[in-house]
Amino acid sequence: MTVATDLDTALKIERKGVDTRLRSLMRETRGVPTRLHRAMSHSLFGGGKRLRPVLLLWTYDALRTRQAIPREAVLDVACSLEMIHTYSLIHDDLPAMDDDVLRRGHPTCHVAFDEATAILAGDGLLTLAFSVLARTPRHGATVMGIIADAAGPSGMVGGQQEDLDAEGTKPSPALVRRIHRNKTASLIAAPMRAAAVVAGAHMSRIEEVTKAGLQLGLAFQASDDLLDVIGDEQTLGKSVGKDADAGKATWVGLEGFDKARERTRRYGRTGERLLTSALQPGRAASRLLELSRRLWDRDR
Ligand code: GRG
Repeated sequence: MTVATDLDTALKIERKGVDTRLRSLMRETRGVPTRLHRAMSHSLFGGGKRLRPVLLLWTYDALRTRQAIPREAVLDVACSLEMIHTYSLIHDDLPAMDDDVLRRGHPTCHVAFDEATAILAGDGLLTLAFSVLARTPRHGATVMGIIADAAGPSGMVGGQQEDLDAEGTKPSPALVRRIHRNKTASLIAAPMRAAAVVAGAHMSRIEEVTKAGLQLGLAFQASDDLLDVIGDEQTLGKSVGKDADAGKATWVGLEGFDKARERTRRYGRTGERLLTSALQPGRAASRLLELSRRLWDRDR
């Protein structure tokens, strides 16, 4: 039996707020064909942990200055991150990529609908995210740039390409790190960087938080690979044991489970140290630091 902590309770409340706003944003869309709307909603409301939106909101809370934009506007930036993340999962699950049937405990989008609809649902979520981001007061262009760079060809999309290219090869440690940074860590660091910007933080603080986010993102991906070996399919809500079969570029594959676990901790602790030094002590900082630990010290 797992015991709920204060962090779990706070996460549950925050996730609920994110979900409510995501539902409104989806309801507000106009002229979307019913099947496409249903496919987008199927994946968006399929039970994700909402880590990226919460990370963004709590980083904003911890860094908030008098120049900060209102939290309601930050919630929309957080929702757009979840839309982009969900698009990436839909496309990652497609037969041409990871060919997965289970995601967030439900049939993947192409299984529940069809392949063409799943591609369009991903495209729809990605573009809707930027329409939402364009409405961000004062920092719209900056925030769109940060998130586009992280999600685009020099970030997540490029990381996915190199990940596919590396399948079945013996990649160098430098390549594994680059794939993990681009495919996953960029979309963990981006919400933290965007949060620091909309919080009105000083440039040096924005850079510190981004560096912390990259280390935490590397730890998050490394822990994802550990969970692919020791995780439980029901708890995770997705298939496990696929990385080794597909010859994926993972630390477990490259250096074995124990060393990969050590590496995960190393990345995680470096991220925690960098984040600690970027924050003023206080409740918001403690809560964010607890969440940053949960990114890599986790069972789902
Ligand atoms: C298709 C352009 C494109 C990119 C795909 C996200 C991604 C890149 C691949 C997903 C495969 C994967 C296992 C990535 C590792 C880390 C990761 C992104 C895990 C899923 O994120 P969670 O754990 O998922 O936050 P939930 O469902 O909780 O939102």
